[in-house]
Amino acid sequence: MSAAGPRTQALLARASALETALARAKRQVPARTARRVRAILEGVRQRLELGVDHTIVALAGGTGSGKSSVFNALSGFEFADVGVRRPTTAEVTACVWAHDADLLLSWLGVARDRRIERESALDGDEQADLRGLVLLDLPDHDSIEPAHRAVVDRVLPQVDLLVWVVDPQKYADDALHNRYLKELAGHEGSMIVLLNQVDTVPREAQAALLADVARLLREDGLTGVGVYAASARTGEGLPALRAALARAVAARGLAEVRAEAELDDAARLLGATVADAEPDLAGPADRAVDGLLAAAGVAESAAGLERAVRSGDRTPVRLGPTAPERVEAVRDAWLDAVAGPLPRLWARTVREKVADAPELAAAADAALERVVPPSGRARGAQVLKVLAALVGLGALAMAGFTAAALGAAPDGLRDALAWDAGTALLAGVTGGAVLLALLLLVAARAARARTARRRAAELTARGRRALAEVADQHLVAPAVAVLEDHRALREAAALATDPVVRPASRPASALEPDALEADADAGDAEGDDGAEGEG
Ligand SMILES: Nc1nc2c(ncn2[C@@H]2O[C@H](COP(=O)(O)OP(=O)(O)O)[C@@H](O)[C@H]2O)c(=O)[nH]1
Ligand SMILES: [Mg+2]
Repeated sequence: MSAAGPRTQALLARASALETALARAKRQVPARTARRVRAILEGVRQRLELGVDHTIVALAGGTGSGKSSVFNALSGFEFADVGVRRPTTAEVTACVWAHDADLLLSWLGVARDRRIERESALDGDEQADLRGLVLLDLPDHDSIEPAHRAVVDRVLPQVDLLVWVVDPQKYADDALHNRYLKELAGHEGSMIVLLNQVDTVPREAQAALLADVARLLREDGLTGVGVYAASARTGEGLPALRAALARAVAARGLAEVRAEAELDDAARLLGATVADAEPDLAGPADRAVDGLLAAAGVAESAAGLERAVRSGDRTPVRLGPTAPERVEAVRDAWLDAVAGPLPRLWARTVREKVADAPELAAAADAALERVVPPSGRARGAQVLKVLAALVGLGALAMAGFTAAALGAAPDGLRDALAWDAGTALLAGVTGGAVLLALLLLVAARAARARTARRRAAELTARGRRALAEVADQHLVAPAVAVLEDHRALREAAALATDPVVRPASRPASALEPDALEADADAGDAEGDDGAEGEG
């Protein structure tokens, strides 16, 4: 209901989380389990329809039957106006044994100044058995004012337990029976009839009176309605009425305990269909990329490029294609790592969703084909080589000059000591130039080797990037979608009902063994009240 209290909301939220997660994992949860879980959740929803936070009990009846008097007697306050006709107002008065019923009371249309809280610190545990109770004193159903009846009609469907208050004079009133009671066949478990003002009836006549009330109810088509006799004035019979209300409250507490237990069952069933955690994706993805690189022989291509750059061979390199059986092995290993740890149906979905081996190979080949290989030229080395050649040429020229200078000298080489200073300088510079040319050649070679290594590494990096994208698109991404569903279901199943919102002192007395039994006897029906009626 729309004014569900926090505990009801927490249970509903948990049911929704399980439902949503189950819907996402339709194909991964065995059909039998899914059916059982859905049935459980359906049951929980029905159980929670009335909410578990509050038990709404309404006192309804005709003018002067004693609704307000009973209300005051139960609450212990003189809050409801007794013996007062309120022809122009249609007020509902509420007494709540709770501190969090504001939302509910507003939703029920109870004005703020018509609300009172019963339980206080002074009560200790004396009122614990009614904790969560919302007791309503309704306008007279037989009021001449249509607005009063409208209020009654609006509130009645929201009530967990209806207490029809009748008096010895007017219990046979046609309007009560025709307009209300006959409509309630099938809802006997959530209503009781209170014959009030029994102090006005001689004790020996009371049994016959109650029997007559019971007869009228049977004629209305109502069987097994609890009939209580009481007097708001003397207080007789009120403890039994109060006990009936306590049982209704306990049934609500029981509904909560049961709803929670059922949610636990559903969560356990679903929890058994998932793994403890989602498998790691990063490690297997890295290994898959390594595998694809190997399958495409990217290392060999890179080595080829390195050789080509070293040798100055400019034939272009290409990456791929992959060896199909090696791609299949890569895919299998990846699936073993990612789908392997999952339960069978989850693993099957992962296997179905990711690309098959031929698709994967084709995607890898296409991606590798798009890779632009780095240039095979080694510009730095070339420059050094050209420099070496120029310096070499210079050295050669100078060697020529030196030779010519020596030839021109008197007695030529016969007397080397006769070299003049100029010739010696020339010879020295020539030697230096030859040395420089050789050094430049060595540097050019080293530079070419370095460039070759860099280009090879760059080619490998480009190939890796291309294949990483392929692995991501064709293996990882489809698996991620499945694993997210897996996570949603696992987390929903692991979710416990939030214990914070449960009151620390759910009354122990409300869950006494006999209360439990009473509820068990009544099946799922709330407010099993008739059994102990004084009739
Ligand atoms: N003798 C007797 N009078 C009662 C009893 N309960 C209520 N009354 C009187 O019946 C009249 C109507 O009571 P009230 O509580 O206002 O009835 P309501 O109209 O149903 O709310 C008042 O004068 C009460 O004092 C009862 O148990 N015994
Ligand atoms: Mg009244």
